[in-house]
Amino acid sequence: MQILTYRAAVPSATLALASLLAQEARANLLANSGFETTAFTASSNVLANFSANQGVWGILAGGITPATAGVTPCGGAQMLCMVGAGQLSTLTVQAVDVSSYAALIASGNAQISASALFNTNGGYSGANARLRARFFSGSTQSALLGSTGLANLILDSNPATWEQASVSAMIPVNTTWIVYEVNYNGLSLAGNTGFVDEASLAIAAVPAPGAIALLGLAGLGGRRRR
Ligand SMILES: [Ca+2]
Ligand SMILES: [Ca+2]
Repeated sequence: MQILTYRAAVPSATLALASLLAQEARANLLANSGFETTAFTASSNVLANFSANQGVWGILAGGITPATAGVTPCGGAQMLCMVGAGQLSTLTVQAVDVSSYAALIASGNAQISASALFNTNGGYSGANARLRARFFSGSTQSALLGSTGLANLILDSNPATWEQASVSAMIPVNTTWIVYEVNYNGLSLAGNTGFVDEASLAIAAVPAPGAIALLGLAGLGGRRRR
């Protein structure tokens, strides 16, 4: 967003770049991000082989459902639902091939922005919803490079409200796969159901300090010519 500060003063080529970056930032890399398609697989399948299961949600315990238990999907007609089933954490994952961003990632200036909307059947409070992204240099879990800090959200007790968690993080150099994950602390669900809708993962370039300085100079030059 900082780049837009310079918009009024920079040459058109830079404006085109800024526009491209903004467009990139809006592109959602997740397939079935609104859970409108009901096909899914087991989370263990996705985690065992990213490339064979890319673009498909992997669910540990739960499914994809229309409105239920007093909760209406935030968007469209369907949403993800997860139950604790005794697990310490109940999760849903999707593997995303980011090799098309190789040049940007290699530059060390690539950043993810991830978000999701969470809700529960309500009537109780304390459900702990979480969002994270993990970065890998290959198509299996053993290629883990690093993890974002978790975005943690303690949900309210109202099934009519959806609450958003979001996180941004730099992408480690050599990343070729990102595993996007939404999860609930299973104990915090206390036998209830955790819902998720409108999942999002985007990649954008973060302007280096040097590039920002150059943009500033370009702006000064533009003013002098007038
Ligand atoms: Ca939906
Ligand atoms: Ca709520």
